Amino acid sequence: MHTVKALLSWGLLLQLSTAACPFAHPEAAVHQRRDDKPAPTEDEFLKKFEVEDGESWMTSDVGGPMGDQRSLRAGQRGPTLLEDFIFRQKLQHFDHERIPERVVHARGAGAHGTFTSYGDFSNLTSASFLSEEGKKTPVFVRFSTVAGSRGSADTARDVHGFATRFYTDEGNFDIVGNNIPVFFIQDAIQFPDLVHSVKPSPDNEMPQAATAHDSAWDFFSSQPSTMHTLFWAMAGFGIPRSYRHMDGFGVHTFRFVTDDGKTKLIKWHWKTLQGKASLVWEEAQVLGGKNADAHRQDLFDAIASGNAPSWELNVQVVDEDRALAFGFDLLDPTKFIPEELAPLQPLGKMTLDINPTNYFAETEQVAFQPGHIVRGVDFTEDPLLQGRLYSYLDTQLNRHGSPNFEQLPINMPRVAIHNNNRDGFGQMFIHKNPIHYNPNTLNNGFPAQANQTTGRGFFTAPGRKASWYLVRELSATFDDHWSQPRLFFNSLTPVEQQFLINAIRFEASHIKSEQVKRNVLVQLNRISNDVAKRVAEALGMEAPAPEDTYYHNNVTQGVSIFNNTLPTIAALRVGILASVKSLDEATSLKERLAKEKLLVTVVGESLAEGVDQTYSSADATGFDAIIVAPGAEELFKTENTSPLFPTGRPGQVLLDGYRWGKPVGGLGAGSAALESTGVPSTPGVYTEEDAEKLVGGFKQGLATFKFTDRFPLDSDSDSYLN
Ligand code: HDD
Repeated sequence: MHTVKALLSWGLLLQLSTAACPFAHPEAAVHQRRDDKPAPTEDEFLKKFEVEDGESWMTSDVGGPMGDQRSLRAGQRGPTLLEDFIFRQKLQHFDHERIPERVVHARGAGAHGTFTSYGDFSNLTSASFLSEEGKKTPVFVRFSTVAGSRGSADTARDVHGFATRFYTDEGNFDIVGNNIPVFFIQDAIQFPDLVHSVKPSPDNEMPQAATAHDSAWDFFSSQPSTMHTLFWAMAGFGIPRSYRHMDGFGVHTFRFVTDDGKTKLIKWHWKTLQGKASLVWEEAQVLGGKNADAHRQDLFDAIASGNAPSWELNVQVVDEDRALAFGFDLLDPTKFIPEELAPLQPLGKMTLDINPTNYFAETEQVAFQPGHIVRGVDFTEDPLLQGRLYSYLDTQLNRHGSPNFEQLPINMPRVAIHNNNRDGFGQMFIHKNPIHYNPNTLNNGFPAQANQTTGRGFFTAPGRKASWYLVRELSATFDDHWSQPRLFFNSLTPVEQQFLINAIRFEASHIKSEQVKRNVLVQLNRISNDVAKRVAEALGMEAPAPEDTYYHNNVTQGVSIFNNTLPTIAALRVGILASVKSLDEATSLKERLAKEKLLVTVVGESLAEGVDQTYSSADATGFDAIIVAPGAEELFKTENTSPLFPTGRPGQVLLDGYRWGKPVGGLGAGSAALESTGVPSTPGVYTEEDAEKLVGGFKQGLATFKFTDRFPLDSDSDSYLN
């Protein structure tokens, strides 16, 4: 009571002299916030929440030591008693272990790391994490596929999520992006329709994590805004080699805002410093069955082996008045800005070097939102982005049951939180301030209001305005759905174009409805008559006549995957096919390759010393390159069967590796295996007597990654069906 009285009198005093009193000045609040302990590093921060079980007694949830392996019963053969709180607590906790999986992007993997700014970018943005050279900000990234459920295979053909949380010293900032710079639809109100069409059918829950079914292609072909993203997904972008080998994009146009309120339009682009690389479709399908965890394993192993992957953060910057200058609308998320029109400007580098400690606590509970922005970044009127700003908050409430999900360790900002949001399920904070409203005088106006000029407040770009008639319409500047997929297709190498066409052939061949197949051809034909014809022929259908409204021969840079050499081969996987009868050369080859930071597996008939994997489980999907060691050649002869592995397995590993475009080869006598298996001597096939020379060849081969001349093209014959 006394306290309240005291506060009241303070309040009265303050009311009388607010303007003059320095104590009531909002700067004081800022000062107070700045005085809070400096943000600890990510590692230290989460450590406070870690639980070690070493040298401890088991306890109940409320701390009493106990044992939990026998329920309390009325006699050894009697019923279990309700009074057994240990039993009830354990079972109840188990029954509630699951939270709803993400309605999209359910399957994913995450990692912690650090973002380092290349410089002071205050001329572009007041975002504090970009305010000085060398400034470090902890990050957490979650990569994902979109359509599959939590247990689906990593290698399903899909758009891939690339969501980054920056724990900045001015609050959390999320870029919730994908590995493809465009999206299927233009208005968020259609998102449930898109997702319903792509997800398994509601009657039989099939197919899992796949778009090769009628409803998906019915939607795609009825909603032509999907065509552009579809083309990217059908190309190598849908089946990346790993999360490490893909770029990330913010997709929408956002705004940068400077301290004095000046704005620019921007697009975010993470460029992988491992280089872009993709699987081929058959390989991805087999890998999905052999190792559903391939991508999360790759990320985890790369970090655990000291080969932390990195990405460079770039922006494309465009003046506000040029939103329509490129022949499309920058508010339309189905369009990307070709790099020739707005070059990439590098801002900093992110390295992911810490694996999560607990998948559920970190990767599953992380709650990204495009609405998590910081001072210096603002939204645009992109109607897809506008809808996302609602959906992510809503979905987190569904998943976590309370708005206090922001207080979970993985979601907690690394700065102190001061506001009047209170209570709710699972409240973690003990708020000491009883004056939980604003304006107030009883707490001297604290927490005080920050704004653009005072307290480095979060602010909306001052130049933004909105006022027009209410409509349920999109601008006519969103109407062209076909020119950019054509630009994308034109810019791919012939073999990538072939892969894209083969992917559509595969998917469309699963469509049962003739009408849907015809609709697909109509849309493809608006992009390219060549594409429509090649798909139609494989479907045994007639292609529509050319419809050249959107046809053009423009190309752009930077969209090809296979036209690049990888800048690093670190943490790529090499399989040495060996025999337990002579492991010496395989062992020394492994040591030599490991010096190149490669992850090397020696395969043998049994797990003898020096063998990492047996032929019974090995297959080409596990390796980026395959070498036959001397002594193993005998295993490749067809007459040599063994009960230790399926007949022909060694040859199959080698041949599949060759067929899927990987570098393959033999050392010394091992080279004979290539001949007996029928691997021809073409680029990317290395046979050497000398291990050093062989390693040199393989290093180049791995950087090339896929030898694409091994894949037949339609253009190789007049009609590929002959
Ligand atoms: Fe979304 C998750 C990316 C459009 C609604 N989205 C989610 C994740 C990523 C994206 C990477 C997973 C985040 C994580 O790892 O936890 N989404 C995108 C991109 C889009 C996009 C790049 C287009 C530019 N999304 C989009 C729309 C809506 C949603 C239009 C709804 C109107 N997305 C969601 C969601 C999810 C989600 C339902 C599911 C789980 C979650 O949010 O946290 O709210």
